[in-house]
Amino acid sequence: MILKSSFILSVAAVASYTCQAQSQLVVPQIMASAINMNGIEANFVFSPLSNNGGARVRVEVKSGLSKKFAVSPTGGFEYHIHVKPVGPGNDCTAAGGHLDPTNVGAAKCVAAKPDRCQEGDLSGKHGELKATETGAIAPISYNDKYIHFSGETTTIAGRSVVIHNNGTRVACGNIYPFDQASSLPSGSSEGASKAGSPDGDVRSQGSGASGGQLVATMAMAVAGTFFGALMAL
Ligand SMILES: *[C@@H]1O[C@H](CO)[C@@H](O)[C@H](O)[C@H]1NC(C)=O
Ligand SMILES: [Cu+2]
Repeated sequence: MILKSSFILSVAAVASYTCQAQSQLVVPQIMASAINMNGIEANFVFSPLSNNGGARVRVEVKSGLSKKFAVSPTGGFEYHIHVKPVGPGNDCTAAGGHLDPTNVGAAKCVAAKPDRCQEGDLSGKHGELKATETGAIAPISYNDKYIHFSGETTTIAGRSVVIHNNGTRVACGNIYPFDQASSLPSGSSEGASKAGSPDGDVRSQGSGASGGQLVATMAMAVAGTFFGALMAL
């Protein structure tokens, strides 16, 4: 009897050791979000920084954020990580609020004091996406030490990126591990009418029935640019 119980004990000890070893081996993955709706094509890539957490963030806007479209007094577009994924038919309202695990709220965020910002308030910490004549924006990269790749309440995985025009949600896309990004469901014309409320400025982007075929073509272009984006990181 004594022999048997000590055998069981040692098995249990091995099992718990293995478990710990596995959890220490988790390597944060690069995360990415592709947005392709309402004429807005944008890629966001979040790469873990080597020390002390945080992320290198790369933002590439290929089209859609034009000066003609921008209605905010700042001439820019806000963008954030929102807590939930995008809803069926690219429903950006389903994304919920900003990722804010420490409940700081939106009001206090200024770029000079990023520690007072919501984790997900990327434009608050790093500046809005500045509208251009063509709607394309040269790729920008920055470090954000507040972004997490783990933790149930803190991780950016499984959430979404939402782009706003003067507050209105105009485009959104889910955040996936980068190696799954080539199978990202790209935006569709269905999402156009659900992008936000009010959606008047969405319509002015030429969405609707005629946009359907165009979007299908762009979906392939988005998959291609992801791999280009990784190499340029
Ligand atoms: C921009 O947002 C502000 C604040 O909600 C609002 O008062 C203003 O009318 C908006 N501007 C346009 C052009 O929609
Ligand atoms: Cu937002």
